[in-house]
This record gives sequence, structure tokens and C-alpha cells, in this order.
Amino acid sequence: MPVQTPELNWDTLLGIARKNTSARRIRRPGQSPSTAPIPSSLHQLPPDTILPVLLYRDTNSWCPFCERVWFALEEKEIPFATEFIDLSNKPKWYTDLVPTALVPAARIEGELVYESKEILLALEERFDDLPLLPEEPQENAVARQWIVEDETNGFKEAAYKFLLGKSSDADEIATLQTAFEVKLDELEQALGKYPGAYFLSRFSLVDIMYSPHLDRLAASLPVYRNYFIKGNPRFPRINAWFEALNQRPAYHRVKSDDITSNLLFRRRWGLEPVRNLLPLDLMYSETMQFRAEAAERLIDNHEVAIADVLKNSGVQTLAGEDSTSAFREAIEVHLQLLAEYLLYGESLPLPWGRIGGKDNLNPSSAAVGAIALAYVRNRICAPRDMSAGAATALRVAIDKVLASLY
Ligand SMILES: N[C@@H](CCC(=O)N[C@@H](CS)C(=O)NCC(=O)O)C(=O)O
Repeated sequence: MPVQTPELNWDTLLGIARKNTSARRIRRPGQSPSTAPIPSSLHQLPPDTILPVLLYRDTNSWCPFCERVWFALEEKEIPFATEFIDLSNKPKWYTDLVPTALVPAARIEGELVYESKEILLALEERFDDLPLLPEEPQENAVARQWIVEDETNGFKEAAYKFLLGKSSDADEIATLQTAFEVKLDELEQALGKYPGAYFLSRFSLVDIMYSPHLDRLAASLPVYRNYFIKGNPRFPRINAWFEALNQRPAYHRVKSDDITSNLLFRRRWGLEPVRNLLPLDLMYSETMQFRAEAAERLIDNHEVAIADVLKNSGVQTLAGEDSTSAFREAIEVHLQLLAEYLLYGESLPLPWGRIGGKDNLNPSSAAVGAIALAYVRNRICAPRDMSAGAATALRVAIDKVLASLY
């Protein structure tokens, strides 16, 4: 028996999504980014409390150094507010305030601190609940040494030379790969110094220093250099470390998804992929919590999403101004189909049930819908717009709806 499609609109869809996820974000009408995450610790405070930390970070939430600070704030459950800095057009007040003019910077109980490492250590000093440095003095000294060596051990330099190097000379690339592998071998060894999967005998600032960089490298080296860290038998401890990080809720709040990283390196550094983008992790698309979060974001922000598709996807160039309202309607129908698919999954005869059968689909509406879906698939960024899990669930769902359009 065919499944009956309920009468759905944005409001009822939002209600259904919110029943299935507790993830919420703050709306920022007319600003970029259009939403901001809510720290998981905020509910612990009475409303209107002055938050102890203000984090200055990049508008696109791509900065790995900002991710370090956000990760620590979430792990330590410190309530904080975020101020976004547009790195392509930094405000004068920011360059006047922060000597390096870089992000991240933070106001910690009123005091300005900059440089991610200094911010992490300052948070540790002032908020001693949930410590991220070991108490045992010798291990504490090792931790501090490794944190300082982040600037001098050459890991990041070797990694990004290999990833971003423009050379097409195979020998040169092989030399850069070897230099990077030496650094990975050093990390592999360091991970063996203490028992357990982390750098020290428990999760610490050292893990936080490395995770944003290793995540981006593990996601993008396969695509741009055909080089794999994940699944590489040469690095069993690094792989076990990734698995251990995966168990931490704070990590899932702050991390990027693979596609965001992949697209970033193409857009920002003009890298040419040597193979397809990494396959989407279907685990996320099967988890209702992530599907519902993706749906909640899409539904709550649908006006912004529709305006963005109309303005930036190129769809407007297909016809004159007079088609705007028809285009708008086509985009809206397809985004609503997507939200329904996220919430109802395979139980809906998508997308045709929604519009009364395949024969009722106007070809121009389908064409505009396909553009809108393809655009949204690449446009969303994690964690700027939603968590990495939700972004992955959304991209998987878009592929599914797109595949049923033609
Ligand atoms: N050593 C700094 C590095 C920070 C950094 O490089 N931030 C980049 C964003 S990922 C930035 O602010 N770039 C803007 C610019 O270079 O003007 C730290 O650890 O905080």
C-alpha cells in the first residue's frame, strides 16, 4: 500500500525535526555566518549572565587554530560567546586590538589573550575544573614540552608543504611525502609513550593541538595527493587515536566534515583533485539525530537558503527577472522534499509523492530543483552551518533526492 504523504509545511516540519534533535543554533539575521552554535555548557547559567570567555574566530569556521580553542571550551564546559571576524576584510577595531591580527583571540575574564597555544594554557590556568593537563608533574612537563614544540617540531610545515605544494614534479612530491612521513612516524612514536590511545595517559591539550590539523590532512591528502593516513598500516596508533577522538561528543561539535575540508582546499588554495572527493560516511545518514539536525537547520534557515541559491548558484542566469517567483517556488519545493526525506527516510515515495506523482513535475521546476540541491550540497560548511555529522547526513540525502529526479 502506498505511504500517504502527510500535509506538511515548514512549521510542521520544524516541529518534527525538533522532536528528534536537541541541537539548536542562534540566528544572526543579515549577518555572516547566518547562525552561530550554542555552547553545550550555556544551559548551566542563568539567563543574562556575563559569559567568562569571548572567542574571536573566523566567519567560515575553517581555522584549525580556532577549532583548538573551541574544542577546549567544549571539553572544559566553559560557557562562551563568539564574535566572528571576516578574515578577508578584518575590522579595524580587531587589527588595533590584536597585535598579530590573527584569529583566534579571546577575552578571558576580561583579559585579551591571542595565539591558540596561549589561549589554551590561559584557559587551563583559570578554569581548573575538568583539567586538560595531567596532574602528575613529570607527565605535566612532557605535555607542556609537546605543546611548546608544536611551533618548532616542523610537523605542520612538512604536512602543508606536501598538501599545498604546487609542483607537478613526481620526484619533488615524493621528497615532500617522505619528509611528511618522517613527521607522522614521530607522532606514531609519541602516541606509544603512554598507555591508551591518546598522546598522554588521558585526553589532553596535546590531542587538541593536533586534531584539527590531522583531521584536515586525513580528509584532503587522499583527494589531492592520493595519500592515506586513515587505514594506513604504517600508522596504527594514529588510527586508534582517530577512533578514540570519535568517541568524544565535544569533538563532534567542533570538527569539520571531510567534504568541507576537501572543498576548502580547492576553493581557497586552488588545489586540483587527483581522485574523487572522499565517499560520504553513510553511518551519519542512518543516524536519526544527525538527519534531524540537518533537517532542523535547513527548515529553520530555509529563507536564507532560498535567497542564497537564487543569488549565488547561477540559476538566475537561466531566465529573466520575471521567473524569480517560479524559481523561488521550485527551490522551495525541492528543499522541502529534502527536509521530508531527512525526517521520513525511505518511508516516503520521494520525491514524487510530495508533488502528486512524477508526471506532475514540471521539467523547468525539476531543473531548478536539481541546481538548488547541487548548490546546497557543496555550499554548506561544517561546523559553520551545522555539525559534521549533520552535514554528512544532508549531503547523503541530497544525493538520494537528486538521484530520483531524473
Ligand atoms: N600561531 C597562530 C596561528 C593563527 C592563524 O594562522 N590564523 C589564521 C587563520 S587559520 C589567520 O588569522 N589568518 C588571517 C591572516 O593571515 O590575516 C595560532 O596558533 O593562533
